[in-house]
Amino acid sequence: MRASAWHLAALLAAGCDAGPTALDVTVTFSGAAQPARLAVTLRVDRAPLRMDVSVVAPDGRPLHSGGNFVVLLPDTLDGQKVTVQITAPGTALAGAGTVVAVRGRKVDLVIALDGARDGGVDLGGADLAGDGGRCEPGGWCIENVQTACEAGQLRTRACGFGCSGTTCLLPDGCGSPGDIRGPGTYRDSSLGFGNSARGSCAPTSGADAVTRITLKDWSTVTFDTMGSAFDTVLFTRTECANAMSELALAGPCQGALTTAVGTTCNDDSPTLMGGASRLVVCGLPPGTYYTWIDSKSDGGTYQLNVTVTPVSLNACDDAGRLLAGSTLEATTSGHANNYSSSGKASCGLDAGSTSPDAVFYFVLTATKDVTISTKGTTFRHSLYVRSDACGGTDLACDIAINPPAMLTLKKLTPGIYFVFVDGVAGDRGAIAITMTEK
Ligand SMILES: [Ca+2]
Ligand SMILES: [Ca+2]
Ligand SMILES: [Ca+2]
Repeated sequence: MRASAWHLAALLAAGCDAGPTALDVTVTFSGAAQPARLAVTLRVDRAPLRMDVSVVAPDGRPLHSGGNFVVLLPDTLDGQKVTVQITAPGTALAGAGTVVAVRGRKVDLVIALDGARDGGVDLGGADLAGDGGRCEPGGWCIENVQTACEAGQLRTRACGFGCSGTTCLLPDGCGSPGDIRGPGTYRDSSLGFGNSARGSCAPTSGADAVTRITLKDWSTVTFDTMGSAFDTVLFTRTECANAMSELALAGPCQGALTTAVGTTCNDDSPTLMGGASRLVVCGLPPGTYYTWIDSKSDGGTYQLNVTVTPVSLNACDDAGRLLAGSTLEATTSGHANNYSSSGKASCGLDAGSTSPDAVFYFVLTATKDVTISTKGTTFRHSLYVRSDACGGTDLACDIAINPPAMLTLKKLTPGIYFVFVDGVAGDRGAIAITMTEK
């Protein structure tokens, strides 16, 4: 059992807004002699920083062997050697330890006190520190763990999305989304959060949390809330606060919805239990996406499971998603020659049958006119579009001996469409591609 005393923390914490060094000092002493009081002196380069400050266990009792106290050091000591000296007044007990202060880090230090003799209180080796000690208001957040004094009690909380100053970052709105730094499981709580948003698939909406993922490469991303304590709703937007920016949900990758209805919002996944939600978003281009974990009332403890799988852009189930209005970049260099045009119109001159190619897709949830341009692509290429059957015939094709190519397809019905950029006579290189719809 560990005790904590906050006297030094309160004395030294001034001016440490950027995340102080926290020295977590554990004191040990052999034998059964319990000193009535421990005095602590901190020294920096031999100059005393604080002299003779008492540390005690919770409830004001003497600090027992194995007990600890915390010292918060000012930022100005970053990188300096700090020596902690402990004595027990009235006894010969003494010990010291030296650490290098590293701003924003918690440093553990164990100091053994030697030379015990008369003057202590015999506790028979018992641990009397107990829980329920009192602390001064304050706290810190280091390495994803928030420590705070709440109602006189020390509480720790594992942060789902890292620290923000001296507390966990609270992802309760677009002002502070929780960063998803990579695939994995993110556990946190939305209890006490506001009702900031709602997804298109769930008319009943309560407290929610919002996350942010930034993709550096074209990737298929899955989100699910299996393991959450409440009936969740998940929805993903390209703009955090814009309810209209959910993406069409269908896609060609494994596990994705293939019928072109609905957008990236899910209440209850048919493959998960307990009202958990799941989204599979195929081949997203590099960029930032916001995923909300919503509830139907007060929220609670949730678990967001995230996978990120890069796509090759060289096969239909590995196609890259075109986002209306965005110019996206890719390449056919290093790709295989997997496709060729079915030879509609002028593309019969060179079907791309000797050139590497790249595959993209887009989804229409309503009938629209679509324009695709390869403006910015400089190698000779053809551009062709197919509907659901990736290996079928072209709906349209444009060959660009003088790039770029451009296609306009009128009144396309809802569905998944594949877009191919293919070289001419073996040409290959960097692609820029823009899709617009109206
Ligand atoms: Ca909500
Ligand atoms: Ca649900
Ligand atoms: Ca080809």
